[in-house]
Amino acid sequence: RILLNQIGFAPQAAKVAVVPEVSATAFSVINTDTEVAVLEGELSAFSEWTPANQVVAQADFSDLQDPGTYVIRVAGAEDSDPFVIASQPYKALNIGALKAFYFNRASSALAAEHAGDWARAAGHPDTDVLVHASAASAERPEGTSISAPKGWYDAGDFGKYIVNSGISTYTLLAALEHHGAFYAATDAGIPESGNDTPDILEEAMWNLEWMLDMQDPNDGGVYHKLTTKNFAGAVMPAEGTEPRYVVQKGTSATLNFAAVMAVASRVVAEHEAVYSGLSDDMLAAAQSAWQWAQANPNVAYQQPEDIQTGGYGDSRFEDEFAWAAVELYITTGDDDYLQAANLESISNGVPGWANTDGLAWVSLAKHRANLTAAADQALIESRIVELADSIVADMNSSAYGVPLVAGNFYWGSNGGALNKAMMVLQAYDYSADMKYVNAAQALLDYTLGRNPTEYSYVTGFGARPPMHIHHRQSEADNVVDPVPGFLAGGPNTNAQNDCGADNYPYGDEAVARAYLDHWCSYSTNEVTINWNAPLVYVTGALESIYGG
Ligand code: G3I
Ligand code: 9MR
Repeated sequence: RILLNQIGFAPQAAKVAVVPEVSATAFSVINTDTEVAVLEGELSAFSEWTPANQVVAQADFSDLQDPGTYVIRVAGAEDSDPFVIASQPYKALNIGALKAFYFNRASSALAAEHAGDWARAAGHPDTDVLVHASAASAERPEGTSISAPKGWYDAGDFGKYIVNSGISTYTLLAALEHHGAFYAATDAGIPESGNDTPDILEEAMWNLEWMLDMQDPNDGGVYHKLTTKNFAGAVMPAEGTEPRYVVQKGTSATLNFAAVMAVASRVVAEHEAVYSGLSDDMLAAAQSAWQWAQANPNVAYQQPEDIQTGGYGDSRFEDEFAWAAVELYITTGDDDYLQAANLESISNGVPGWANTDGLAWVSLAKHRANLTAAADQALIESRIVELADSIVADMNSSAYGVPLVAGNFYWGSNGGALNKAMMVLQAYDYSADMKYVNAAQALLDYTLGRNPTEYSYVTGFGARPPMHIHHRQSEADNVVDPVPGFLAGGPNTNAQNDCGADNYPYGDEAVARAYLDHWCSYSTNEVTINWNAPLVYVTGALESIYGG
C-alpha cells in the first residue's frame, strides 16, 4: 500500500507519500470527486529504510495546493488512502487530542453533552487517600487520610503519577504559551468551554489542582504517586474502588512539581481576574518544593514491596534540577536560579518523562527576549539549533523521509516521535527555515499513517486507527469505538511478553512494525497523557504556523 498521512495536509505544507517497491517510476495524484489526475510526478530512487526492512521511494507532491480530496496512484501498488488538502487540517485532531485529557479526568462524571457515546459515571473521588508507610511523617503518620481529588488518569490504568504528570502538564502549558492566539480560538467542548480562559488552560487546571494537593504543606516535598496497591482489571473508573495511597516523596517528583508550578504561575498570572491569588500560591508552592529538593537532592523512587503499579523511577536528577531552576528563573527573573541550573553542563535532547533537559531549553528559547543579561543567549540558540539540525539530517537520510532511527523504537515510541517534532519546531522560531517545519510534519505524518504498520495511531482519526487500545474505559464501556483522540504507544522493540510469545509480529526484526492493536499489548498499545501532550503541541503548532 502507498503510505501517507491519512488525514491530509495544509495547502502550503510539504506533502510526501511512501511507495512500496514497484517497477513504475512515476506517480499521479487523483482527485476522488472527478477521477482526474491533477498532478503527475517522478518517484525518488528506491532505497531501504532499515527500521521497516522495506525498500521504498517517495512521492513528493508538495506542489499540489488546491483544496480537495485525493488519492496517490502508482502502477503496481494499491492506491493510498484518501486524504484532504484543506486549511486547518489538524484543528479537529488538536481538539480531539486535548479532549482525551478530559476523557481521562479522575473524580468527575463525563456528561453526554461533552463525552457523547463515552459518557460515564465519576470514578476515584480521591478525597480519602491514605498515607502509605513509605510516605509517613510526624505530621502525617501512616494511614492518615488526605484529600487529593481531580487530576488525569495516567494512561490505560487509573494511577496518578507526578513525574509523568509533570512533562504532560508542562507540554500543554507550553502549547498555550507558544501559540496563545490559536488556543484562544479553540472550543474543545469541555464543561469549562465558553468561559473567559482558554480551554487548554482549563484542562491543565484539572491536573494542576490535583498536583497542588500532592505537596506535603509541612515540608514542601511531593509524593511520587497516588495509586491503588495493584492495577485494577478492565473495569470502568467507577468500579475501581480499591483503597488509594500516596506513596513516597522523592526528588524527581518534587522537582517536576517545582518546574510545572513555576510555569503555571506565570501562565495563570495572565488571568489574575479569574484565578485571583493562584499565581502567587503556585510560585510559593514551586519555591518550597525547590527548597525540599535542595535538602533532599538524591531521593530516588523505590517501589515499596506492596505496591505494583507504574514505577516511573528515575535516578538521574541533574535534568530535573536544571529544568526546575530554569522555570523558576524565567518566572522570577532571579539570577540565582540561573546559576543553579548550571546550563553549560546540560545538553539538549528529545524529552521524555525521565529526561527533562530539553524542556529547560524549550522554555529558555521561547522566553529569550525577556531573560536577564546573565543568560547566555548564544548557548541557548546553539543547543536548540544543533538538536534540530541533527533531526533534519536524520530526515534527509531516511528512505521514508521520517527522522526516526532504529534506536527510537522503545516503549512509547509514538510519543517520542512527537516530542522530537516539538523539539525541531523550536529552531523554526530562530530562523523561520521551513526545513524544521517539514521535519515536524514528517513526524506527524508518520504517526498518522506514513509508517509500515499502515495505522493512523490516533483513535478515531484517519482511515485505519487502532481499535483495541490498552485503556480500561475503552475496553470496558461496551462502545465499539475506543475513546477518541488517544495516541497509541507504538512499536516497541523491548515489548513485553504481554500477549504471549506467538502474538507479536516481531519475527522479521522490523522494529517499526513491532506493534499490535490488541488490548493485551500494553507495551505497544497503551495510551498515556505524556504521549498525547506532544500530539496536542505539534498539531496546534502546525496549525498556528500554517495559519488559515
Ligand atoms: O529511554 C531509553 C532509551 O534511551 C533506550 O535507548 C531504550 C532502549 O531500551 O530504552 C529507553 O527506556 C525505555 C523507557 O520506557 C523510555 O521512556 C525502557 O526501556 C522502557 O522499559 C520504559 O518503559 C516505561 C514503562 O512504563 C515500563 O516501565 C515507559 O516509558 C512508561 O511510559 C510506562 O509507563 C506506564 C506506567 O508505568 C503505568 N501507567 C501506564 C504507563 C504507560 O504504559
Ligand atoms: O494495565 C497496566 C498498564 O497500565 C501498565 O503499563 C502495565 C505495565 O506496568 O501493566 C498493566 O497491567 C498488567 C499487569 O502489569 C499484569 N497483569 C495484567 C495487567 C493488564 O491487564
